[in-house]
Amino acid sequence: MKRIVTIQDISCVGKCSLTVALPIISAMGVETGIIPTAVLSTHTMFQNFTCRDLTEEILPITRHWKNEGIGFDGIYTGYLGSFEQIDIMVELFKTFKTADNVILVDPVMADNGKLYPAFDEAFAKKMATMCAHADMIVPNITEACFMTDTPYKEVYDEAYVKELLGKLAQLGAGICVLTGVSFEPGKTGVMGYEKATGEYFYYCHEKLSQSYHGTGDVFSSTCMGAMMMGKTWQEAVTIAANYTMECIRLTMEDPEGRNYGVNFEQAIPYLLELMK
Ligand code: PXL
Repeated sequence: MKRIVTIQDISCVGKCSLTVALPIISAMGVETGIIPTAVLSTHTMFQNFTCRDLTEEILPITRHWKNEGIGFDGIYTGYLGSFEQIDIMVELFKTFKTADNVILVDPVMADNGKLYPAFDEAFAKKMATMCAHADMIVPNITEACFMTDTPYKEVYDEAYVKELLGKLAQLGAGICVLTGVSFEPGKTGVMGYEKATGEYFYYCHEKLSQSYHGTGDVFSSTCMGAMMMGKTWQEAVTIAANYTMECIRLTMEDPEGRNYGVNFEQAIPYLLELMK
């Protein structure tokens, strides 16, 4: 069985980061090691959340693993809480990178043109330097703009998206995938670029009328699981986009608030169908 490690926070309520990555990747048949970077009562879109930083635990955990000869077929990072954690991730990548494994970075920090409450532009620039060490990155358009100093646009054309992908590729990762790419009303999707082949890949589907917290984490977790199970990156992002859409569709049938994340649990049988 393939084994990955995913490094991000535990938001105890709100279905994002580790509470999404661990069940989804495990359900796909991939052993999922974790490093929790912080424990929060909820994600940061709730008011008055508590947060215990776990930065000091990260390197001791990795040293123990190194001493035990533990390695990973994939390394996947999501929401990180500080500059220091970014430096530690770069160390961790250098320690655990092999010729065959895959480093996936989801530079979680912003959406809809705005940074999340905990971050500023300097953090985005620092995250851009971490992307240099990744094999694949999966920012949304907002995150890509902050990392590449590109003005954010609500309405754009293919040339704008390709230019953004080009700038992302210059950061260093071999495969850059932008999420939330929409060229026509009622549709949304993903557009990726692979530096080695010069290939662009676009996949779009119906855009559902609601958006929810945690969908980026569902998407990137599914990409990681799918690639570990032998799918190409193009297949993986297509499966991840379809699964994320199904999670949103199921959630829209449920009147719970949008801060509580999506119903990824009851869409797992559908995900496993997509993986066949
Ligand atoms: O879904 C991304 C995410 C993960 N973890 C925490 C967050 C967010 C987004 O706001 O606040 C703590």
